[in-house]
Amino acid sequence: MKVGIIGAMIEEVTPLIETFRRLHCSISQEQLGGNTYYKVKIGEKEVYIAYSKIGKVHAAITASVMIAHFGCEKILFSGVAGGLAKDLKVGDLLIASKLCQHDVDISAFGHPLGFIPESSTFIQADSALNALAHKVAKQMGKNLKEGIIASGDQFIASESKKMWIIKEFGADAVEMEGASVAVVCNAFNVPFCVFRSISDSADGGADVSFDKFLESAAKVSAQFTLEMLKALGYALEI
Ligand code: 3QA
Repeated sequence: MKVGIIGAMIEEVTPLIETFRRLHCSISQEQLGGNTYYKVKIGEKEVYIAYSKIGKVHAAITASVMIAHFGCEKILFSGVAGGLAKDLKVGDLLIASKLCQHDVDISAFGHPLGFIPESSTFIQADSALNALAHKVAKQMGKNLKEGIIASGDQFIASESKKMWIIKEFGADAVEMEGASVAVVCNAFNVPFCVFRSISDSADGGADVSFDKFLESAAKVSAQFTLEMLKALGYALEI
């Protein structure tokens, strides 16, 4: 089995690669389309890891390459997000039930916000992977929330924009890549799951909070991703 793990920023994948190095897994690298793909051998299985760079287009490139070039059969996204729901605090972990693009707007033609013809406003994450994530969280004694993730090519750092995204999409968290990975995986019929740990609250203090908590929140998500790999049958002794 080949699983692909995508982060947007280097901070989101470094804890994973460091863990695999520490476990003396065999790691090789390949450059393609402006990204470095780390191929990690774990027993008989392989994982591909890459950070895409920030934003929906970059994440779509990485997801496409992982699937169409490297043959990944499942995709996990690991990273941080801005919390929109009141009960989401810094360090909390969330998986996406479904994802949308909050910056898609062809409403001039009467279409709902976020909607693209022949596509849909929301794309559901894989229910089997999400169920597995809940099982893993329970085993870890970790609180795992599930909610709607809105993605767009904007770092949300204002109360008014935050409230607008909640109102229009009912979103619980905001980030800049998940929905594009969802579109790619959906197009190729590849199951995917998006994990995000909260780094900020997408409000006026988001920039300061993000800088302060990026690394620690990214580690929370990466740690959970490793446990997911174990649950997917990877022989990891962590
Ligand atoms: C932010 C990262 C991008 O990949 C999306 C973090 C956390 N809080 C968010 C928020 N709004 C939108 N997205 C997020 N990720 C990139 S901008 C900072 C770049 O600094 C999720 C996310 N409130 C680079 C150093 O200059």
